[in-house]
Formats: sequence, C-alpha cells, structure tokens
Amino acid sequence: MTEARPRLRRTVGDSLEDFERDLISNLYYQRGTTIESASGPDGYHTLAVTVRDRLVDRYARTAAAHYAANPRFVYYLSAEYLLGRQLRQNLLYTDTERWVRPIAEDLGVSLEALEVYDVEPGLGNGGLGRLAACLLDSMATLDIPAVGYGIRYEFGIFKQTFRDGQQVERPDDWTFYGNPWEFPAPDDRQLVGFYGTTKADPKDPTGLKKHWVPGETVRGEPSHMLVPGYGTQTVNIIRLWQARASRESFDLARFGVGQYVEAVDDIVKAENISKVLYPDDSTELGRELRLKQQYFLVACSLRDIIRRYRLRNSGWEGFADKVVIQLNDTHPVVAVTELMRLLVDEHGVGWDEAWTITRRTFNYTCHTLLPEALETWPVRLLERLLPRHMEIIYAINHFFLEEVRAAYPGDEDVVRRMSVIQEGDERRVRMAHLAVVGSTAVNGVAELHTKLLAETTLHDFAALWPERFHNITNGVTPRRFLRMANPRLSTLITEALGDEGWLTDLERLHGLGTAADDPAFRAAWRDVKRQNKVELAAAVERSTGVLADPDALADVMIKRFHEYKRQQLKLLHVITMVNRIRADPQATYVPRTVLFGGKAAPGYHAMKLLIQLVNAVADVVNTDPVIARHLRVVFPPDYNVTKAQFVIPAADLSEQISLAGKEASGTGNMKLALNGALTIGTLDGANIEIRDRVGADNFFLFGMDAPAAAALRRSGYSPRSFYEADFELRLAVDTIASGAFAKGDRSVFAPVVEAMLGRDEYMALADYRAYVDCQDTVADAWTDTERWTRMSILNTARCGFFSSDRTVREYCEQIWKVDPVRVNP
Ligand code: KOT
Repeated sequence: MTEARPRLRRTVGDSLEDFERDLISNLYYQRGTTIESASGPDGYHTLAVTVRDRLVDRYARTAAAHYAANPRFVYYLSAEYLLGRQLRQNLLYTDTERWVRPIAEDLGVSLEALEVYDVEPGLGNGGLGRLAACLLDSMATLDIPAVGYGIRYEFGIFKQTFRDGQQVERPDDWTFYGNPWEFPAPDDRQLVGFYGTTKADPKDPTGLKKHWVPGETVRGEPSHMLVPGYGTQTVNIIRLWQARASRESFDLARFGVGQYVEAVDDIVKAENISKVLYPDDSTELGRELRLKQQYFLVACSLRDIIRRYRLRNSGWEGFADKVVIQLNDTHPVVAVTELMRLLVDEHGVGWDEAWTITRRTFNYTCHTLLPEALETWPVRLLERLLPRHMEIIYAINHFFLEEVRAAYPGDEDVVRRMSVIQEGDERRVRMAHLAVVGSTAVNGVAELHTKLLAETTLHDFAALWPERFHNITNGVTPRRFLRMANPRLSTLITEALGDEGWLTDLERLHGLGTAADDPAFRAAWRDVKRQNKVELAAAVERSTGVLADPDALADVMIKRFHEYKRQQLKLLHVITMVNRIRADPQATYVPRTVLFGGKAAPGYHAMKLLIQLVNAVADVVNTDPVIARHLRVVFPPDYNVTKAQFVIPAADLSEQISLAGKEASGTGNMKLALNGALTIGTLDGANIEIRDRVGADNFFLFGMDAPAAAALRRSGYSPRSFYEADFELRLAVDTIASGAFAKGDRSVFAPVVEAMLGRDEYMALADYRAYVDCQDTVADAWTDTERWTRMSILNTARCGFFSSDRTVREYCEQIWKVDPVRVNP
C-alpha cells in the first residue's frame, strides 16, 4: 500500500537483448548522448537507470500487493542510514550482472571503471546507521511491508583526509553529480511548524486539547530510494525528507526595498535544517538545529504514515493494528509527543484513547550504554522551539508519575529518578525515559547490553515494566558483507554447500564445518584470503603509498575513533612490537600489517590527536628498514561502507577490544568473523555471543569482563600503578612521551600520555598486559597455518546466527507482530 493502485505497468524485458536495447535507449533519450561520445559518468548513469528500471517494475508490483492486502506495516524511523553503494547491490538483486559484463566488455568499458562514479550516500556515522540499512535489506528480503524514514542530508558524513598525519574534514557533497537511485515525490510534501504559541481549546473541559500556532513553517520534500529484497520480488522504499522554505518565506517587502540578501534569510534558515549530518557518533551535542532536524524528520514522517494509513483505512481504533513504528535510538523520540498532538489537537481523539494508540504504535531500540550518548534536551529550548510538545511532555509525565507513585507509595526518590524531566539548575527532558514510557517494547542490541540496560541505565523501568524489555541481538546482511564484498569466498562456499541457499538461510553455513577438515578445502580457503589480501594491498598502496606484504598477518581495527573502543590500546601494542624489534632485530617475528580505518568526530580533540599519533607511528614503522621487515602500519583515509567491503574480506585478525560493558553490540565484529577473520576481543557486546558460537578455541579472549571493570573502577583505578608495574608498558608509554613519533618534540603527543597516565577513562592500561600476551598467542597460532585456516573456516561456518535476517525475524516475532506479504512475479 504505497501510493494508489498502479494502473499502468510497464514490464521491462527479461533478456540480455532487452537490457542492451534499454541501455542504448536510455543513453540516448535520458542522458542525451551516444555511445561514441559518452563519458564515464554518462555510462554510469545510464547503467544505473537501466538497472533501476527493473526495480521500479518490482516496486510497482509490491505497491499493488500491499494495497490489496492492506497489511500491518513497519515504519523504521532513523536519523541515520549508511546504505553503501547501490550499483553492485542492484545488479545482484536484479540478477543482471551476467548481462552487464559482456555488454560492457563489448563496449570496451569495465564495470569496475563505471563503479567509481557510484557515490555512497553517507547519511550516517557508523554502527547505528549501518544497522538501519541492514535491517531494511532483511525486511525486504523477508517480504515484510516496511518503509524507512530518514533525512536527506545535503552533506553526509565528512570526507576524511590527512594533512601531516592530522585528520582534515572535507564536505561530502554526495549529490553533486546527481543521484540516479532517487525518485523525488513532491506531491507528498508536508508542512512542519516550529516556535509560536499554544491556545487553550475553550470547548475542551479537560484542558488537554490545545491549539498550536507555529511561528515558522518549513516544507519537507520527500524523495525515495528503492530497497530491494534478495531472491524475492519485494521492493520497499526508504523515504528521505529535505527541508525547503515554505512559500511565505520569501520576504517581498525587503526585496522591494533592495535588501536582496536579507529577503532570503528565512529561506536559508529553513533549508539549513537538512543541510548537514551531525558528525558525532555516540555523543550528544544538544544543538538547537539538531533538535529541529529531529522534529522535522518526525513531523514529516508521521503525517506521511497517517496519509498512507488513510489510503485503505479510516477511524483511529485500528491505527495501531496497521502501523508499528520502530524508533532507532532516541533521535526520533519526539514522535511520541507529535502523534499525541496530531491525535488530540488535530483529530479530536480523547487523551486516554490517544495515549493507548500511541503507546501501542511505538517501540524503542537503545544502542548505547554511554552516559554521554543519552539525549536530554533543555526544557527551555523545547518550550521555545516546540511549545505544544513541551506541554504534552508535562502531561505524559504527570500521568506516568501517578503510576509510579501508585506502584511505590511514598518513594519520592524513585519518582525523581524515573521522571521524564531531570531537575536541576537547568531542567532537561530525558529522551530515553520518554521513549520507554511511550513504547510497547524496548530493546537492547546484544545480550550483555540488554542485561546492563536493565541493571543500570533503565533499571527502574525494567523493574516496573519487565515485560517491555527485550533483547534483539544485531545482525548484518550476508548479501552485502559476504556475497558482494567477498565474491571469491562466496563462490567457494556455494561450491561446498551445493547452492546459494545460504544467502537467505545463513545458518546453512554450518555445512562448512566438515569441510574444515579437508586439506584441499583449507588450501582453497587460504587461496581466497590471499587473493583478497593482494587486492587490498594494491588498493592500500594506491591510497597511502605503503606496500603491505599479502603474506603478513592482516590485523585490522576498523571503526569510529572513540576512547571506549580503545584504539590507544592497539597503538600501545604496535609500539611494543616496535620496541621488541628494536631490542632484538635478529629474532624471528610473525610479519604483520596493522590496518586502521575510521573517523573521529571533528570536535573530539583527543581522538583526532590519536589519529595523528597512529599516522606518526605508521611513518616511523614503515620507513625504518629493520622494523618494516616485520611490521607495517597502514591507515587508508576516509573509512566508509565502500572501504569496509574491501578490507573485511582480507582481514585475518579482527580487533574488538572495547572496555567490557561499553560497546552495546558491534556489527563490524560480525562482518569480520563471517568473512573468516579471527577475533581478538574482550567480553563486550556481541563479542560474547560470537565467542559462544564459534567456540572458545577459535576466539582470542583477553581482559577484564564487565563486572571486573566495574569493580576496578569502584576500588579507585590508578593507571599509573599499571604503568609502573609493567616494563613493556612503561617503555611503550615512554616512547610516546619521548617525542620519538614527533621528531623529538615531546609536546605534540603529551596529551595522549597525560590521558593514559592521568584518568585512562577506559582502563586501557589495566588490560594492556593481558592484551599483549594474547597477541603473542595470536602470533603463535598464525605460525600453524593449517590450524589457523581451520579456525577461520569455523568462524564463518558458525556465524550464521549473525545474519540480519535472523534479527528481523526476532523483531517480527517479539515486537512487530507483522506478517510477510508475497509479491507475485
Ligand atoms: C549514537 C547517539 C546516541 C546514542 C547511540 C548512538 C550510537 C550507537 N551510534 N552508533 N551506535 C552503535 O550502534 C550499533 C548498532 O546497534 C552498535 O552495534 C554499536 O555498539 C553502537 O555503538
């Protein structure tokens, strides 16, 4: 039930000849050029729209099937999506690559040459945005009627470059050359209000219904991208909103008196709302524009959801039967108040009925445990920007606290702890509390995360409403992260398992377990990994100038730079290896290439300095002939989904070394293990579940678990005592302090040393010894090639659980209660 029932359906042809004819026609009529004069971008755009047409056809049939079935829909609300490149995916999902290759060859171009024009929409920061994309992929694959809603940021996550080793951010003008995957839908635009005043409704005796007169309105213009399922006809959509000035924004009076620039002030202000993605991962900034973005997303999306509901339904009683909304963390949580406002103020539904509908409609996924990531907004800001929503929050909180007082008579402490309003010098709204109060189900993203949520951050809520709490462990799509990223391994797996059924039934990878005992299969497995490493080495050399040995152990740490993820611990290990080689250059060492990838938030100075230190260490390592014989350090800039697809298939060792209790789940850990990398990791997030499945023998575990880390902190953690007690640790820290990575200047990296010896917030020094010793075990294991290969195969074989198809099935069964709708070919 997307738009209306399609009357005209053009069915694209189904043969190589049809495809070729469409390509030539599109080049001529859509792009306005000919084969003789076509440029690279002409070729890319033409191919893209020709493939896209195949999906449009499926989308039209999906819309018709949904319209006929009038099913319950999942609406996924997320401020971030990291979809990755679209061309390869859509070739795979339409099964047209087999035609494109020979056609392209005929024309003397390669698919690879055209793919460089396929821009990755960087509409997210990291794990949370990529999870949203994996879930949409799996929903479509499982024929779940779903729409993703997001913001069409004009500038996505910044491009990372290095100047003198320092991160320099450049704007990501991702639509500069046009985006062939996107369909504007101006007819579905929406108006969104901000600021203004509220008026009581004189006819409403309860005082709960009000009238909001916004002081400013902005237009939301939607466009959508197609989200095909794999091996099915379903094509869902992701609808992205862009802010435009409403017609009244042009100030004719000012224009008339020659104030041309001032006349467009309001236009600029309105369009700023969707101008740029905030580049902060797992931290909150509390900027007014950010709250505007959140409300803009929510207001547009809810109106669109209601519009869609009304295409086939009427009345409000059935709304929550047809609509389930998943809130991706707290960023869209103002939706709870917006739906209340729409129902009570605009549609005349009574407060209690509206609250029942609202609570039945929403569910909330929490993605963090970090206190600095828990969103709160100043009451005064909300009162000004969204005055009616603030009133609704007060009313929701009032009724909620009555419930709390009834459950815990006389306990004002629990009331204070649970209140949606945090009291203090500056009163603030706790968005996570609002999310739990306004939802049917709340979920964490890995077993440990859910347990810790219920024990700490959301303890009081879990005690009051245990039935609301669920665990749904994250997953990743095997299509993008195995089949597309690692075609060689996929072919080998398909040969071993007999068919490609594993792509939609990933537990079938268990069938590789027996193949792990076959020496020929192991040799083939190694050969694939080696070829992937040769390819990656060539790409890394192009981007960094450093040549890596494809036979060295590929040790990768790819993720956002954050103190809790502990890139500083990895660096201490690298420096320890350097010091050992310097101390005994003649000894034998397992050759390693350490690859870092990741961005730091532009305002996160500690992590930007750590990036600079990684690059400085890399310089020293790679240019010292003695060290470089055993060790290389590479840091290709601008890690993103596209680069992840290159690095992951080539990795031997996956670094998952966050302080236990800090990483909610992780999904890079799953992608790497699925591609046969062995994990060195702490008992954190989904690492625990990975280890449970692959087996303790096939996982390098080290360090404190969450209770041990909490106990150490309680007992008064002193990083200096660890520093003083461990000679190698002292030497590693002192090497940084000595200025060895800054041409003798001790001041440059002094803050890194101070952070380590001063607070060491994430207790890297406490885990250093266990980590370095575990790395020695890794090196030992690497020398037994056959054993390593076996472990690698078993990692892949036993990671079927981590398919996002399983994740989506669990959401469907436990939370969404939706059924698939089959779309006929
Ligand atoms: C960002 C802002 C506020 C709250 C949470 C975040 C957040 C969490 N951004 N990314 N995450 C990650 O989400 C992934 C998907 O669930 C997890 O695997 C990962 O551990 C989180 O750090």
